[in-house]
Amino acid sequence: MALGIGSAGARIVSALSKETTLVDRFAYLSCDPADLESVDGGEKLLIEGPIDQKLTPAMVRGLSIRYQSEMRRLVEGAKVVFIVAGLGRATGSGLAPVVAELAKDSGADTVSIAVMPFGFEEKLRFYAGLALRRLRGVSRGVVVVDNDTLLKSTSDATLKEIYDLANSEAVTALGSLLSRQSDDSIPVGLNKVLGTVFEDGYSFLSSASSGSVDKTEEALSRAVIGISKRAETKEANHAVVVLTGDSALRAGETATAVKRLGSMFGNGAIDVEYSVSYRGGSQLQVSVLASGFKATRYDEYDPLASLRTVMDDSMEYSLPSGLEGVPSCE
Ligand SMILES: Nc1nc2c(ncn2[C@@H]2O[C@H](COP(=O)(O)OP(=O)(O)OP(=O)(O)O)[C@@H](O)[C@H]2O)c(=O)[nH]1
Ligand SMILES: [Mg+2]
Repeated sequence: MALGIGSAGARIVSALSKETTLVDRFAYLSCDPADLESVDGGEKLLIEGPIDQKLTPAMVRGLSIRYQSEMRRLVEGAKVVFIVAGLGRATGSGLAPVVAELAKDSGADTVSIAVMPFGFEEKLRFYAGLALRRLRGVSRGVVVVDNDTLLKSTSDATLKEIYDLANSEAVTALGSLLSRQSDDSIPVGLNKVLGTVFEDGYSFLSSASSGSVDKTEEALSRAVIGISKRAETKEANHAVVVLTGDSALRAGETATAVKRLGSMFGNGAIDVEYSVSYRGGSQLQVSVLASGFKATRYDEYDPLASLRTVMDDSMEYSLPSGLEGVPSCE
């Protein structure tokens, strides 16, 4: 199943539900009714709280205590749970680690897909870094999608356009990774995708498109550069490359991508799988899912990270003012 948490999570999973053919069940969890109204179908759970206060991740967790059994029910029975959330604000950062842990306790293999803040959202970095580390602690695999690497230029676009563009790039990549074989695609298969992300450390998903003469080289380099800004490429040990283009996509282009990727990652010693989808346009989109990264640059977002191993690092739960005495939260 796939579960979208918060505004970004809900939008991405809702778009993914139209692309993937491998996920049976979709669910959405948010503190904002608008997130749930905007998605079609699937199960929905609203965590209610005061509308007159700005929430923090700890407050969202405090509010969610009353909904433990409903949250558990959302993930119950699934073999693999993909949790998708944008990190850095209240809902996604607060709830993604809680639900990942519930899913793990229910016996599922949990893959958390963490969408990291844009460069212009510096204020969100602290909570994003903290939530990412917490997700790592409770998930079988963590896939990092950096919003900055999903976009070429943000200068004259509205925020809605930026989100839509980033989502379409991410959903095309995720949809190709999570699809069954069909007339217009040769997927890698779920076992290989899971084999890639069920690693210690972090996985990254990055993608880029190109329509130039050297489109494979150009898009691949840009996708890999996106990852190299956030992690050490030599640490990668497994990768899946996804090529999405039109029917003119040649086998030679796949071979080039696989070979080039092998030389760009892991000092040449990397296991590369590939997937091809002919559902794209004349631009070639190259998406790279690479895993085995021991650390990420986001660790620097949390200046206390090195201290947390020696202090009480359990997740904080708090409540908005006025709700401190709610009996069911005691
Ligand atoms: N790619 C992408 N990123 C988004 C989208 N919506 C929000 N984000 C990013 O995701 C991160 C978290 O933002 P939201 O998802 O809006 O936050 P939330 O989890 O709903 O939290 P609150 O609204 O504060 O309760 C930020 O870095 C946003 O820029 C989206 O539709 N697509
Ligand atoms: Mg929101």
